[in-house]
Amino acid sequence: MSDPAHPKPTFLQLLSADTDHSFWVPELAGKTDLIPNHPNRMWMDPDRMGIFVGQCAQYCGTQHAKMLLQCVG
Ligand SMILES: [Cu+2]
Repeated sequence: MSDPAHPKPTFLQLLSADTDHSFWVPELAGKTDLIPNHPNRMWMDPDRMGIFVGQCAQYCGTQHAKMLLQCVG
């Protein structure tokens, strides 16, 4: 958890092993693309503890609907 006086951002490096994806947890940050052979970075800075739900936001194949995300902090 973070507050403006004492920010504690979490940094992520996003990699894809197969096809294009999009990491999206709406309460934490905007969408960030994952592209094979192209590492991408993002950060998030939640202001409360909780379980934050997201979903891959790029159609990535027949299993796309199963790409639920949970960030716990
Ligand atoms: Cu997907």
